[in-house]
Amino acid sequence: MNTKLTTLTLAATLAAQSTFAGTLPTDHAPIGVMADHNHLAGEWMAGFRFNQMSMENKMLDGDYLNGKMMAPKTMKKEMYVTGLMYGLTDELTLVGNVPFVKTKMAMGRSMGADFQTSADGIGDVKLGGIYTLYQKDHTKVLLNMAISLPTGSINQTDDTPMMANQLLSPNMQPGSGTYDIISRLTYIDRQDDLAWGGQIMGVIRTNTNDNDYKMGDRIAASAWVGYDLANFMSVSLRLDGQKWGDTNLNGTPVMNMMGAERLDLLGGINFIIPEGTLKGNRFAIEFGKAIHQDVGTNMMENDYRLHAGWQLAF
Ligand SMILES: [Cu+2]
Repeated sequence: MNTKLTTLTLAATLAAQSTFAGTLPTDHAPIGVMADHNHLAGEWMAGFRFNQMSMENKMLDGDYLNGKMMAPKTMKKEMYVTGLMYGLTDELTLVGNVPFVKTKMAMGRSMGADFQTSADGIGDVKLGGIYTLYQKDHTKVLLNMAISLPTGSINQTDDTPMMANQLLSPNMQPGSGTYDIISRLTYIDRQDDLAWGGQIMGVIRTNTNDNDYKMGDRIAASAWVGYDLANFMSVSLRLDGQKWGDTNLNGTPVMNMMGAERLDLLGGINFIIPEGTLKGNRFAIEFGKAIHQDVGTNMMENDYRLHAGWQLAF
């Protein structure tokens, strides 16, 4: 056999194996899961994610005004996140994310027509690292620590029938206004065509922002399974539970932004292009709805959430 060809084949095999982010569709968790993988030293990954959360008034089918002059009917939040990952060492991957946030809220009134407010802008930039705590065969445990910088605006305004340039509520603002610490502990494993994993996540707000409020802290736990249907496509199922605290203004909970909890069931599809010039490009989508939610005295509850993304390691 041609020695040159053998060397080339060997080199190609090694190159394929060195891509730590993996070559199977299930080597990445469902796209809504962040910090689920790391990269080897010197490897880069660029990514773009689209996240959409749709909420509606829990009384929308009934008397949602409930005697009030006006109340929110629906709210939509969209995030367009550009991300970069870099393997500093085989154990430590650096991660940076820049989100662009768009929010829209439809309000209904007892007298007068419905109206809408909207905001958009750069959100809070997140910088952090993913450290491999444990790795053996296909089993891996990753620790992700990140800081969320208050780069997003908390001063967006919009015109309403009552007032021009009215300051929008905290949940409409692109930023939290605070330095937030985000930590995630992720476990991933696989056997043949089946991959599974779990992640716990926490967000802690370290200060009160310039507008004297502090968004609620948040914890979440996710568990998923993925199955490779082919070398280019996998499907996934995920349970994601979240609990968050009150948003406090001068120490008092902001109405309609109290602590709440939710359990979502999400289904997803992951694609990876296995060969050709676009080899290694990943596309994924995940869609979910709440199977349990307790929003307490808040008016708005979750309708659906959607995550979509593209990723490429190089
Ligand atoms: Cu990556």
